[in-house]
Amino acid sequence: MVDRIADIWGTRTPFARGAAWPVRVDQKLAEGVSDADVERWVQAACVLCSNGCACDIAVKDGEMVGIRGRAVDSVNHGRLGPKGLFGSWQGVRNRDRLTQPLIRRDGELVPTDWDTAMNAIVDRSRALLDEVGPLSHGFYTSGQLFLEEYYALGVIGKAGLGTPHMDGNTRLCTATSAAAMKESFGSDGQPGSYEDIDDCDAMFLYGHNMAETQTVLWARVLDRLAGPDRPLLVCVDPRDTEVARHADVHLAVRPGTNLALMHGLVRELFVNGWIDQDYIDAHTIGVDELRDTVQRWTPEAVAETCGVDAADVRRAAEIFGTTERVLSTVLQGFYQSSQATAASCQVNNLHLLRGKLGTPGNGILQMNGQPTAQNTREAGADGDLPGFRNWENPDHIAELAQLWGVHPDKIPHWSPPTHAMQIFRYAEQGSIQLLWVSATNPAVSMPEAARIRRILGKDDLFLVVQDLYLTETARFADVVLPAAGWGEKQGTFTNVNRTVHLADKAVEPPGEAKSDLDIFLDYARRMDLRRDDGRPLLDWSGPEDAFNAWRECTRGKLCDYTGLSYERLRGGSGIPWPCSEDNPEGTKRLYADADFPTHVERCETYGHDLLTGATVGPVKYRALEVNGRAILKSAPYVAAPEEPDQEYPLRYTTGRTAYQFHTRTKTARSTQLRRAAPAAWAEISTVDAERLGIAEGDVISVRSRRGEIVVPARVGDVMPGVVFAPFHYGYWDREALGQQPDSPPTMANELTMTEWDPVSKQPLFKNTAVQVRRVADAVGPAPAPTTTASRPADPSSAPPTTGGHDAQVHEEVMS
Ligand SMILES: Nc1nc2c(c(=O)[nH]1)N[C@H]1C(S)=C(S)[C@@H](COP(=O)(O)OP(=O)(O)OC[C@H]3O[C@@H](n4cnc5c(=O)[nH]c(N)nc54)[C@H](O)[C@@H]3O)O[C@H]1N2
Ligand SMILES: Nc1nc2c(c(=O)[nH]1)N[C@H]1C(S)=C(S)[C@@H](COP(=O)(O)OP(=O)(O)OC[C@H]3O[C@@H](n4cnc5c(=O)[nH]c(N)nc54)[C@H](O)[C@@H]3O)O[C@H]1N2
Ligand code: SF4
Ligand SMILES: [Mo]
Repeated sequence: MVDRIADIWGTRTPFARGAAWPVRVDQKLAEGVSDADVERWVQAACVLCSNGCACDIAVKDGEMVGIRGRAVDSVNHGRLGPKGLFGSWQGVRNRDRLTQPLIRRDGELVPTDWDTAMNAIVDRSRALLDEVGPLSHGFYTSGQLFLEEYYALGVIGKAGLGTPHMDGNTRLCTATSAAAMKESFGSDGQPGSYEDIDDCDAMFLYGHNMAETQTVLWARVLDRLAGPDRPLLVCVDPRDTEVARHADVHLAVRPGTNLALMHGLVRELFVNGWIDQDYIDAHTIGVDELRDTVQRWTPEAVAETCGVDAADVRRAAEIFGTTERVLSTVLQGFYQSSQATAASCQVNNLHLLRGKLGTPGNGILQMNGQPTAQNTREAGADGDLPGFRNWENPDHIAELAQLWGVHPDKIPHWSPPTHAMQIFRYAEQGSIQLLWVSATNPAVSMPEAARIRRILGKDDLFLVVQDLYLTETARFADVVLPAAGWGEKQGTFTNVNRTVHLADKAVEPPGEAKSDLDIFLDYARRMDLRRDDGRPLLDWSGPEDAFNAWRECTRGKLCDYTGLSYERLRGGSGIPWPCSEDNPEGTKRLYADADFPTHVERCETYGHDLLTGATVGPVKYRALEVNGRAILKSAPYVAAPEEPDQEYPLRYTTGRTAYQFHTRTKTARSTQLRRAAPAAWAEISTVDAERLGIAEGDVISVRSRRGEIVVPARVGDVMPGVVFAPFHYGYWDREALGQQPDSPPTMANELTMTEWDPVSKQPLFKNTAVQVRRVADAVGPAPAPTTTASRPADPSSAPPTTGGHDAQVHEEVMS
């Protein structure tokens, strides 16, 4: 038994390059439940991050009583991390679940029945469609529903109502991942495979704290690092994360300067001839422009802008330029930072310049964050069209029109689908009057929280919120719909490396809660949405029908699901798309043949100018004659929109801790996880602490141009000049935490700003200018974990984070 709060990654199982990652089955059962008590194990996959670890849910007396990793699965080889072990099943079944719809009457949310709740929505919806038209409707969904649910929502919005105003919280999450792949390769679609970890000689983690955010993937990395041919590791992160601590080179860049660093790395490849000219000539366009763009970024210039050592830039470039097999992963330190798409495209460029992708160990993982973010993008429940279709390509629109039995003009495609930040802007201005929020909590997760609260609370906005719990967002709603959660419904979803898993229903949802799919289908029925031939638009009776319809939508597309079925996904491992009848085992890696989906007829986008976001358009794109080659795209570096100044002299950046997931609706309802990271804090460097007279645990005020938070300080290993805050801590559990209702806010997004990347439209959660001052003495150390990047600089200043007896997990290593 292992305390998996204290030991996040569990027991090491080292392995050599090219060998199979050993199997280790992790299992956690509720107190007092033994193996013999478990009546059924129900197959699923974890929905607490994008790693998509396959698992079986233990069921007893109609309740989820535990979880175990699936040994046969290619993703996790039996392992689970702390969130999966403690948060998944315990996070869903709680006394305070929503069990009945709620409706606002005289200013108060009161319980009601489904008919009343749905009719209230449908009446408002009909009235608005008649009076104003479909542009009055906005949908803001998630990266945490199932594929079938997104597809239903996508069809309703696009073929049923005809509104372009639909996006996911994936806009805050992996919009840049998709954008970078579209710009470089013509389409969304992950090139790499997790198996590239097993095969590589070097690994680059760009703005990715994998140790805390994909703990099982990091266990795979740790097992390679502990094995015979240890790969080299390069970390780009302003904090001394667990990744940084294992790195051969740690480039602690100033937040907001990623692109300057990337220019420097690319330049070193050119200068030292670490490029594959044949590959470049045959399979790419744009090399001359790229060489010009990076020209001035000598290692010394990078050092000055980014605050790193020139020698480290040279060393990192040499590792990239000279190793045989190299893997890159990219996540929020790039995607939510300044010039996100341009910086992420430079990662693609590094690989293209050396021809290092599509073969074992040579991979790019433009990561996802949320468990089902890939499906939001594929199924068109965000600012994309289903099946990676191009909104500017009339043939692609015609395919959808045929599939859905509606006239092409019904499907909005006169302009790009509306991104989330713009949807909220339209709601602010009053043109969107019905906003339907599913499985996301924007009151906590969107930037500039005071503004978001103002929008959600507008009298002329009819707000529908569909969730498991009465979240901060749900409290603003006109109608709250109680959804069934993970384990209570059936569906499929796809992880970072395109692996599709089936999650079966283990238990009944509480009270009257219904699956999101049933809710969407009910709305379509009540709205009487029909095809042009009069048949119902959605005649699916359940998730499997939706999946089969989705399969048809993907036929012949890059994300081809036609070889998959619920039956095939049951029993064994998850399967990576593309998977067709001719290719039933699916596809580990894309682009081994260097044939990229950039053909005019195939591409998902004609691309953008990475500096301004201006679209290239079909005419110019055709003239480029890309024809299956990749595009080496870039943009000049410019400083972040808000740089430190006299008044706000520090750089504020935000992110995650290993023990909490997002706005904590699930993880704070697991005792083990809640205790490990109970309340908000902010991290400052020893240098800044000393200068400002701040000691560990002292209460500090962190203020930006948009707001203030007051939280205990963790004097930690963040780089001087930088303040880091976890974004998990909203205010739904203030009372439980013993905080006064009127005490100052602690929520990270009070301070962040309404600014986004020009191409991906992803908000810049990671660079804001702030001032910090000490407010009160410490009552104890900050409530931050000591096992992770948030550890105190002085270890004796806070007690070690441990889980105690109910955090013990059974691990079984199989040879
Ligand atoms: N425990 C846990 N795991 C999760 C989640 C969770 O909430 N909790 N959420 C999941 C989701 S949805 C996502 S999107 C992923 C996110 O996973 P990550 O991207 O790994 O997580 P973050 O902590 O947001 O950011 C990563 C790192 O970016 C660094 N950073 C900040 N600013 C900059 C910058 O300008 N440049 C660079 N290079 N680095 C910078 C931060 O110091 C931080 O360590 O995690 C997933 N996994
Ligand atoms: N400052 C700052 N802000 C950030 C980030 C950051 O790094 N810094 N990261 C951003 C990123 S990457 C992300 S992904 C977002 C995440 O932000 P959110 O999406 O707002 O966070 P969650 O807490 O995951 O919200 C999901 C909601 O869905 C509910 N839910 C769970 N399962 C189901 C289901 O099956 N059906 C329904 N209907 N509801 C369900 C949960 O109870 C929860 O309320 O935050 C973003 N905001
Ligand atoms: S790594 Fe992610 S998917 Fe796997 S158990 Fe942890 S939270 Fe779940
Ligand atoms: Mo995310």
